Amino acid sequence: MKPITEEILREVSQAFQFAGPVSHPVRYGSGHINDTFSVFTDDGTRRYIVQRINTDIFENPQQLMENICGVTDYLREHIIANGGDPERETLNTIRAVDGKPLYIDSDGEAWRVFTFVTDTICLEKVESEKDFYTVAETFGNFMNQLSDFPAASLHETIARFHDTPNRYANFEKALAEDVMGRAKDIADEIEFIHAHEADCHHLVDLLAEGKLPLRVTHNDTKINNVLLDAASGKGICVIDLDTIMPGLSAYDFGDSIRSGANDCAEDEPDQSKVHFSMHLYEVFTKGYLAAAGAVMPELEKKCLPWGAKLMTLECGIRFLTDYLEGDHYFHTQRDGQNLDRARTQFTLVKDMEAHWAEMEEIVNRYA
Ligand code: ADP
Ligand code: GN1
Ligand code: MG
Repeated sequence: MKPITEEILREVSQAFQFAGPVSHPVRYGSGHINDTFSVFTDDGTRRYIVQRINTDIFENPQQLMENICGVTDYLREHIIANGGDPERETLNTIRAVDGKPLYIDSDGEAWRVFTFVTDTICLEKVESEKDFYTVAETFGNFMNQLSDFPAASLHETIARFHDTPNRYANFEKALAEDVMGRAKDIADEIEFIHAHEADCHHLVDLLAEGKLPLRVTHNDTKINNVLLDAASGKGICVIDLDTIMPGLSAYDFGDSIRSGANDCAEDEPDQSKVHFSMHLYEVFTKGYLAAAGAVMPELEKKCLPWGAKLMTLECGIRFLTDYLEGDHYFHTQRDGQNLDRARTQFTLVKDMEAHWAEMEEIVNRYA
């Protein structure tokens, strides 16, 4: 990606159908993927999020915006029909001057604009059980609202994103090539992954056999992708819709559990500090099923513990693959960070396996 210059920012601030002239874009938020800025109209009454899409990761920004516009147009109708506020409860895209949802700048980079959802907060980590319940309700509700949307019509913005057997195959390839000479130090992790090969197939096989409904999935269901109402703490709006794709509810449930049902850092170096929280798992399960359970057939609900385990395993496999390949994909700030991230995921998987019967029992209780 090219560096973002002041000239480019000036160009972009004139390229969209804002309500009037806007201020110079200022960096905003702490997302890891896109370059995010905010601008105000000169009279200060309107605010917008201006983002440059990371096309190293999302190679087809046109298709990505087609997904986002399709899903948010659909959500808007749904929200209006239910008496909600479509300005706050879904993302609203502002068109470029030429009427398109994307602007390609003079460096060839892709930009888009959303209205800023005001009076909200965005949490970087789960701080309380109440907030985690709210995240569960918000993502459950998102799935429920989109249960009649034709999921298969969406583009895959990152090919085979949650194809766990393919992630496994990519790991095997990286291991065989071992370009950094790191395989010799990670025998335990390699053995752990190999022992889980059969597990990797569980969800994709059920999907291929037509036993699970294809859903509109968000695929990055961390707490920082939900905006909460600043006054009431209620979940208002699901954001970061770049990875919206056809998928399984278990993926979204699972990634929230992976990232939120623990009290450790994702890259914790001391594995004795890593624990899966059965309590937070229960809190999330309760909130998710309260919001989405009504549209889910029984087998889909039974797959939720598998989503938790496989999203965690898969993420660990991805971190370890990146470690073997020389840390190209996930940004790192120190040596061994991707290895620590992988180990943390595998510790969480072991904990889940030790509590498997209880995980299933909790889903049954709230199903
Ligand atoms: P990334 O893919 O880099 O994580 P996000 O789309 O999640 O990018 O945006 C980064 C941050 O910008 C979010 O965590 C949130 O704080 C803020 N943000 C994004 N969209 C909006 C919006 N429409 N209104 C208010 N804040 C937003
Ligand atoms: C990446 O950038 P961030 O943190 O939102 C990754 C997710 C991983 C996550 C692990 C597009 O998301 O799939 O679960 O890191 N996003 C992409 O922290 O690969
Ligand atoms: Mg984000």
